Amino acid sequence: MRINKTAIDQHNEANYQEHRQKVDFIHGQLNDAEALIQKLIDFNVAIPSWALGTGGTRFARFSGAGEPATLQDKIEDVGLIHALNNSSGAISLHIPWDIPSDYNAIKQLAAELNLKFDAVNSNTFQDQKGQEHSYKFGSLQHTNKAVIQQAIQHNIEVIQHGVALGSKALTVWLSDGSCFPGQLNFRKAFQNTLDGLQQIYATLPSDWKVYIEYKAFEPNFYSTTVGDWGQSLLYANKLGPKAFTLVDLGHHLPNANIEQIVALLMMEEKLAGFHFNDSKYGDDDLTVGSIKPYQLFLIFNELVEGMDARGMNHATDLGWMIDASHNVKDPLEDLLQSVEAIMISYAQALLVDRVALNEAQQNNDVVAAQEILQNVFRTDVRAIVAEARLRAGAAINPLQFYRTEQVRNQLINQRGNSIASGL
Ligand SMILES: [Mn+2]
Repeated sequence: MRINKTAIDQHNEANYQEHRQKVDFIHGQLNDAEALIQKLIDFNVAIPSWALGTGGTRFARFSGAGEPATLQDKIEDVGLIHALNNSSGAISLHIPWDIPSDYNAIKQLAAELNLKFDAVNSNTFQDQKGQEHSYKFGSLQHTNKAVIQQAIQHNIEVIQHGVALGSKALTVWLSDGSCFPGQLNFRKAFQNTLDGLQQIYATLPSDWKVYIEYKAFEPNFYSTTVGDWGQSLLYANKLGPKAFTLVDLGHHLPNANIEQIVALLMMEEKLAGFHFNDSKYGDDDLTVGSIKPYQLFLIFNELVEGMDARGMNHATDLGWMIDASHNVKDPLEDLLQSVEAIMISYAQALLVDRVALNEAQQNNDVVAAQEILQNVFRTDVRAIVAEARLRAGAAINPLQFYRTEQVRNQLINQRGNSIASGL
């Protein structure tokens, strides 16, 4: 379904008075509110195709209804989110779950909804129907060359699908690793993986990048062959200038200082971008900002500082994406919440007084430095984020619109009890 522009206008009219009061209040406190609003209008976070259906656990999946069953449906769902928030103008596809049957029709649909194709994702963590060799004991790390070759070939095919759609990056997340001590020769596993990545890298078009995503554990519980940012950076450095390290917020061991990792990767010009999510214990499946919003702000604080230090374009020079999929919410409501949390943290990071912070750091004024960051974090910028949406023709309050218009019910009427394809 498509969101009716008149309905958004009516929603905005109904909410305008209250919004105006809030925005005037915060606008008056800011130095350059107009520049801030423009940056928020320009900023976009890609939506992964697999986040549009209700996720599951290894115990059960309680599917919702009206979920997207086809690639067309998935693109329409992202278009719907983007129409409401103007901040979700890209979709990230997963191969083989999202192989287009007609590239031109898919590209045309995306263009109608103002969507771009973000990084394409390969899958060597599952066996697909009819697949010759199993990934039970890994893919690129495998002891059997035929398995490695199959995984390389798959990644090359993913790049080809991406090229046909206009993507510019391949994200490689490998579940390779081991579950028990002694199972794997770490050095050989690394070397096999590097050799495989080098062969994939060699086929990248000149204007493409490859993102090497790391994860501490799961599905392997003893070692992971791309287990942390150090390992990912080793691969990225050995591969060459088109290879970068991708940070997924949920893929660290507990209490890792992610903002420091981000700062150093940017310093080395090796930060690919992000998979946003949040977590309490060990997985990556909770709504962005739902558990550790201060951490999210501190990460954006480093991102803005680092991007500005290098003269980077905030909106386009790094890959921004959500990667979450969970069990108890309407996925579209969840994604609206996640994007909102990202926009709030980004807006706050833009408000940090860099000159004052630098001075406090130079003078070892620890208290002043902490105050500068916390004052910003405690500033309510939601009205400014809403103002950016309003000016871009999106909804002042996307979630309220979604509920009042009963969008999910409309989708159920249209699609029935459809369950999303994918995981
Ligand atoms: Mn991820």
